[in-house]
Amino acid sequence: MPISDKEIKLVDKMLGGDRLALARLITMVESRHPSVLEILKGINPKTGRAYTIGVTGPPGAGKSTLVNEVIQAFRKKDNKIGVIAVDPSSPFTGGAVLGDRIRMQNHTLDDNVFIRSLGSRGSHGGLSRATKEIMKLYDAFGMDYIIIETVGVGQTELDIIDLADTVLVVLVPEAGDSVQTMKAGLMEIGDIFIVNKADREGADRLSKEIQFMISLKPKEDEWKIPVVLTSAHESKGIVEVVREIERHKAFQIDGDLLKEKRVKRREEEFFEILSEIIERKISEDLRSNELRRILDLVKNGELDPYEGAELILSKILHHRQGLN
Ligand SMILES: Nc1nc2c(ncn2[C@@H]2O[C@H](COP(=O)(O)OP(=O)(O)OP(=O)(O)O)[C@@H](O)[C@H]2O)c(=O)[nH]1
Ligand SMILES: [Mg+2]
Repeated sequence: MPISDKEIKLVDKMLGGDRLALARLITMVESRHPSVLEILKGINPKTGRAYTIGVTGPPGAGKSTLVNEVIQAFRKKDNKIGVIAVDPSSPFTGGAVLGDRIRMQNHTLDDNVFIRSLGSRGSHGGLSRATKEIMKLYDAFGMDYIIIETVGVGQTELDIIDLADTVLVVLVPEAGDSVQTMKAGLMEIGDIFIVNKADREGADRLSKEIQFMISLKPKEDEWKIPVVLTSAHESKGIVEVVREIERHKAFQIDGDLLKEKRVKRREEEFFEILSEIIERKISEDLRSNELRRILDLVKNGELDPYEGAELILSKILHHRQGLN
């Protein structure tokens, strides 16, 4: 669908720093407005600058509290920050889920911090796609850092490792089998480990345990995975966390690792866009009479779905060739 004048104006406003325009574009992305692809195409030249940090860990580990502190530390360095709090279990979407709203409220009056929550029911077309697209909007808006907070409970719809340049895994000194299994999965993906609630008993033990698990990992590169102790609700250890994030960023830039990640992401993005365009083209053409006829034959069982699909594809390709 071609982009309307109203939408072009909205994009221009967003690129000019208008927060309300940004909020409205995010809502359009979440609800899969028909012009989403065109909007994203329009902002694409302005993207590619932002650095993405994923924050994951068990429920209640203190991720939001920590993110709140990290935002403050980045703000002191005059960075612009966008946050996406992804909660697959929450039906809510929009401004912020209640808990996060309370914990991150110090920033709501700050023009250089933008926080958005994403629940699964609010995001048409999947959490992963919505997150990626909101990241694009943040990037074009001029965010220096994008922080994605998500609960790490095994396999989720959203693979933080595919989206983030640096993954922070937040753990807490608590026993329990479920935490043990969760830890195993989380061990794979962390670039930096945080032992939060270090004010509690068992933090040193957990830290040693993580160090040991790290030492068992096959080394993929020269990055030495750090373990940082924090007490987020008392702002302790935050300086160290930020230092490690910056160190990991510099490490990846120096070794061209960041460039490699971006190449891979651009490839994935390209195929996603390609299939979306093809899907859209087919559903548009299915509204036309000729293709509807094939669909009806399939529906009535007169044509098998495999042949029907091939026929439709060949007709679309044929039609395309005829145009050139
Ligand atoms: N004792 C202690 N409590 C903390 C610390 N950091 C956070 N908390 C508390 O832990 C609770 C959960 O914190 P959140 O920041 O909401 O945790 P979360 O990981 O974002 O939680 P979900 O998003 O619901 O998974 C809150 O009551 C915090 O005040 C800490 O360092 N020490
Ligand atoms: Mg949270």
